[in-house]
Amino acid sequence: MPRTPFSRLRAMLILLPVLLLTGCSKSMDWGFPEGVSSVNDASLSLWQGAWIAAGVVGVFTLILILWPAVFHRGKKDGPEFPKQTQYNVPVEIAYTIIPFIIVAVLFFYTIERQNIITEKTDTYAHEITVEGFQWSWQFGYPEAGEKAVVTGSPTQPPTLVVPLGERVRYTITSNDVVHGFWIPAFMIQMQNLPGVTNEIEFTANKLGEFPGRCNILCGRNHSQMLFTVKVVTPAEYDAYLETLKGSKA
Ligand SMILES: [Cu+2]
Repeated sequence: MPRTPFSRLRAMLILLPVLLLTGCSKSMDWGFPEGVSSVNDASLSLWQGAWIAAGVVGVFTLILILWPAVFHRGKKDGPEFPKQTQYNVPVEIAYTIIPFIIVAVLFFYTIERQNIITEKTDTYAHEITVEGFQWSWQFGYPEAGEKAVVTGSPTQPPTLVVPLGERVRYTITSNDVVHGFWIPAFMIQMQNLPGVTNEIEFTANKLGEFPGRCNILCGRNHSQMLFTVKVVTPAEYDAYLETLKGSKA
């Protein structure tokens, strides 16, 4: 049987609920897990709100497109062209002001959350350095001495050990090209720039292991710039710093 547009539409309508149901049964995190890091607390609702706003605009726009296509079709015995309108001042004012309001609201909340995420304090508990290089990472723990560094390689991705519930200041640098320090579950991304020192402070709020990646295309083996973030209890973190002192210093 030849495939008609109708049979294709029917297949899509049957598949749609299946896709929606499997999407929901896996987890109800709505995009990102909640409460994993202090950054999630600030950005998750902004991320969700931006998608809801985009959805509302999308549905409204779709209605505006489909409405005339369905209800104002050309009639067989009607005129060749519909009534031609050169301009409509109220409509033009509306579609200038409405997008401006949408952008202004998104801008306001983005700046508000960005100020929370990038805030630097004097009360952080630990310091960790994050250096990107082609093509892996070097994590340093200055509290355990200058030589307390963990260096990865494409074949042996390093582990970034961080303490649970304690604020850490990360110093982010690069020794060659631009890299992107990215922990998806933590909703954190900050670039490693050659010649520039970036800093970000955050708290990891959930025990466990989380994947980390480089998200700036930085060369041939960019895709192998992987690392693991391991969140441990503060006591385990102190013990880890001790092992770094013992083996490297
Ligand atoms: Cu990279």
